[in-house]
Amino acid sequence: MFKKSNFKYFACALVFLSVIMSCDSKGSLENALDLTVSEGFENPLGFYNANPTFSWKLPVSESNKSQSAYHIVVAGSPDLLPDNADLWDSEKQTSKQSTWITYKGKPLESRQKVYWQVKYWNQDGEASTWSETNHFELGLLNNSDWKANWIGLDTAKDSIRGRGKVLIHKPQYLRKGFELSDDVTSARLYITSKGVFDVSINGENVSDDAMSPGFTTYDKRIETLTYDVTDLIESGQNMIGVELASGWYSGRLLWGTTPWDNRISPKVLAQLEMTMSDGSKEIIVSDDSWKGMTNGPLQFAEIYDGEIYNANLEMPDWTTINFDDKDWMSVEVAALDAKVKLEPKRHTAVKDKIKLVPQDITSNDGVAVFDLKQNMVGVPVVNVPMKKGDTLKIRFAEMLSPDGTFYTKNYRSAHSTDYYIAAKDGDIEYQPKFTFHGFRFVELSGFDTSETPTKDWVTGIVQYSDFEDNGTFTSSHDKLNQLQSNIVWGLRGNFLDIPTDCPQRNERLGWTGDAQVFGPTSMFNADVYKFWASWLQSVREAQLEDGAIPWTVPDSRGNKIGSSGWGDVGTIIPWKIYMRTGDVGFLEDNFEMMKNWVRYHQKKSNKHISNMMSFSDWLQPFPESGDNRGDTSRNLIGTAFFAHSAKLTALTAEVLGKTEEQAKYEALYQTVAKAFDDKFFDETGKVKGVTETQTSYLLALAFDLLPESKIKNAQTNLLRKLKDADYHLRTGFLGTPLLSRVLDDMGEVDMVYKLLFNETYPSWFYSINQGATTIWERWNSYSKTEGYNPMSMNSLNHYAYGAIGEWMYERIAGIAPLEAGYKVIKIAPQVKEPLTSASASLNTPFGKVLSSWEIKDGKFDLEVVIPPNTTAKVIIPADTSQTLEIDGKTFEDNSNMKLIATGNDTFELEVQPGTYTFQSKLK
Ligand code: RAM
Repeated sequence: MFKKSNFKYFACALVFLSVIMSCDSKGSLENALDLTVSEGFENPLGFYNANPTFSWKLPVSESNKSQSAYHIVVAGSPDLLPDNADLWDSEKQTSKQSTWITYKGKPLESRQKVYWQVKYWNQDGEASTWSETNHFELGLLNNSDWKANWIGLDTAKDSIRGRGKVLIHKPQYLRKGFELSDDVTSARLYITSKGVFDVSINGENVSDDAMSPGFTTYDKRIETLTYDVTDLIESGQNMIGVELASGWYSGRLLWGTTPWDNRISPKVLAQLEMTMSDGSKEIIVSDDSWKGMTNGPLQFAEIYDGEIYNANLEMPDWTTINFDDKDWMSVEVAALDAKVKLEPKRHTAVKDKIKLVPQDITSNDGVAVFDLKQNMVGVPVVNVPMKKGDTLKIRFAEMLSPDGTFYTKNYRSAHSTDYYIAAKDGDIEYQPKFTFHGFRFVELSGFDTSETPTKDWVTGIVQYSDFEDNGTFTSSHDKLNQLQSNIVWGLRGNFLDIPTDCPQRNERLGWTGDAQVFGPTSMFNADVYKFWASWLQSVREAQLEDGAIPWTVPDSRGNKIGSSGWGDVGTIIPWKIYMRTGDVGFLEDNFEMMKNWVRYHQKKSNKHISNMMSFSDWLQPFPESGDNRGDTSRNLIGTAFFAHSAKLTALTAEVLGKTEEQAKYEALYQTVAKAFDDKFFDETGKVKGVTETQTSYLLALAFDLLPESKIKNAQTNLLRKLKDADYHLRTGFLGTPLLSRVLDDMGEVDMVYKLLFNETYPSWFYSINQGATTIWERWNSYSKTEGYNPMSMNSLNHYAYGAIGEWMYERIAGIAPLEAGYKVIKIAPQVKEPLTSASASLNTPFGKVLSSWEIKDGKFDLEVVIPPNTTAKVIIPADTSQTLEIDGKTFEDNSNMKLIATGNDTFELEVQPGTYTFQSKLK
């Protein structure tokens, strides 16, 4: 018989089972958040990667210390999730990994729509609920997916030669009408250009992207864009219209010659694929049925030089069916080139990101000057009263000359001026489309002078690749905060599709050395992993047979040689970004390039001493040689980077589990380091045979190139060189980023603070004292007493010296990765005068980290946030004879934190995820 007690037992068991089941299958923990694919894409359309990785974050909660397992399900339809995943079911995997998990399901194809969810189990084996369903849709992955052909007008034919003897291609207007007998349920426009384009359908702009498709190694790869245009297509008559200009493809670039060809007229490639309500497919492609003309309002558009817009030539409704194109010409057609891969854009397009309004306005004699008080990059929108037939001239400048006139000498040959010709009396609105400028000041002339200029006539539209801020840094010191702001604006100004040296003169190229030094800092301030991954693909494509990485990427010079310290971007950026993301796949992608670059170093050296060409310690102040390349020996620099690149390649091989190659490159590094030491250092650890500079010691110490016995002396020599310079830096592009780290490693944080807070030339604050709102190319690009640096190579928006930002985050605020990707975080703020507080937050692959400190009434307060699925080592400065408090109570070891060491003046704790406030007394 079934006894009552048995029933009780049975009921309990049932309850227990259902609890377990609900934990295990339905889950009780909050679902995972921030689901992304590959390098941080959220639900991308026109995605490039058929072999994606998956990442997510655990929500912050008391229950979530770490992940113990995950389960990913991937399907071709959302209805199949989570139980019937037809593409991939990872099954429950015991793993702490919540980032960069590689898809291992059925092969994915062009156009495929993919849906996915994830759940995780926490440290106690409790399961979460399934995440929301995320998705991605692949773009056209292969050239063979394209039925379209390149089309356009032959604008080379009747072109004149402009500045730099480069052909000027008139902007083109291209259109195509088509009729649909049914309703559309889904429509995708796949489109790209040789040049830059803007596309509309039925009078509506398809997107707010700017300067698409961007700048790639056009002789190898052109990126394509995908747009969901379902809502723009109508049953019946439709019209698609494309505006097309030269951009980077057929436009003017410094040095004129390109591996692609300025003589080739810009072209467009478009494929509109539609699914109709009866399930059938329709496709409209760029072909010989399109028509075009060049006599539209945009008469001229060049990146360096600006635009000419003639409103008298406007063609209202030309992208709708209500327009007659009988005078238009038939387009020319060109087949796809098998050697040039068409691939979906692998980072985000440029967009209008920020609006700046003028803070000041002056006007005189029909000329009005608007001051945005911030050096920026993008275009203006002008809303100005005009008289019919008049030409509005829009000039730009980064700064004014002392007499109030525009300082434009540093634009060099970039005309950087826009013109608007009015078609009627009254207010006009104009935003240039196929150019961009670097400016703080806008000058207008040619407007209706019967009206008094007002600030709302001009708005600054800041444009850059569409990424978001990723971190914040602030402190108690106004000038340090201004420096942080200048670094961030340097980033915004020079991340317009590719990382550029400068955004305003006739250059704006992907200078590899500048990218090498600034890359790490950019990763703190902005969500730019995909931006770098994309550009590194271009670097790989630009790498030459012998391993040389060109000076600029994409390579618009084609001179087939590399520069030490510049080409090393190919080893340094992969490694540095890996440390910040923990994405092993990124190292895999770049490993061959790293090895090839080391091979080039080998080729350019004799008995391991480099003889590679180098821009050297570019723009070092007070060069004895009077040369831009500074005084540090080219061979010393080359040999140092040779060893360093070999070392980074060895470290990469280690992560990739390639033991033999690790040993090979480690041995090479040792050999080159030995050769470096023998050749350039004497027995006492002093530089020999070449000019002794700060940078020569910095390279030797930063790259670990000296035997143990010489390190102390080399450090002393570096300090002597600093003292000789009255405790000022004497470093250029290569030495400067190493200063803070080397001195810090030497225990000379006081010296870093000294250099960082220096007000006099050369120093970071010197430019701030002269009014800088961005980082300058030279330590003395301008001075209030001496005016502008007489050199025309004098950009006022050049991010290289902003590389100090990395140290500000990692050491002043104190957030650094101890393990790649911040799986283990080090919080170790450097608390020094004159700061009384500093604070940084950073969105790591696991979530937000915060380190925020303040000194108040002799007490040191540190607020720390550690995200789930990580651990942290927190090093708190303190008089360790006094107690450490947490949230006002005496610290005791507990499950959230353990004291692991008590130093002379620090407490060292191991801390689990959570939010904490520590208080210590300082010595
Ligand atoms: C300049 C660039 C860049 C630098 C090279 C060597 O033209 O502006 O910053 O890397 O020269």
